[in-house]
Amino acid sequence: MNRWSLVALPVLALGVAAFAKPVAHAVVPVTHRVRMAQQGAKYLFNPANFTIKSGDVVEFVNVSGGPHNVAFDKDHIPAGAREILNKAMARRQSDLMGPFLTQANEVYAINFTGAPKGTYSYFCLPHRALGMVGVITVE
Ligand SMILES: [Cu+2]
Repeated sequence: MNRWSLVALPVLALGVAAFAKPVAHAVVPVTHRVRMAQQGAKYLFNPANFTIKSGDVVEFVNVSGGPHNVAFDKDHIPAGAREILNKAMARRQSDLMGPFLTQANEVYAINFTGAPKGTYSYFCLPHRALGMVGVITVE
């Protein structure tokens, strides 16, 4: 290393540091609330279709017309999502099938940390045929 480089390298390093773009800060996870409700003869998730980021949490709240639950359609989730969801879903009844929520305002939270991008079709088992279905998009 010659004398020029002893001076030039630190100056160059400072210059690069000064003009480098700021490092992207970790995205703060967001909690999304979904109401599970009966409205007249209809049963629904509200909102049913929405977009989240990997790492966000979705809280499903049993508002009315329960019991409700959250289940994912294994044929309509991204590759690699099944194992992550099964680990993230507490008190599962079976594969991708959450427990029935029977208490008023009971909350069932799913953390989407590590969830691959894509669309996740989900439904409420007791009310699937009545249209209680939705799609979560992870972007
Ligand atoms: Cu339901």
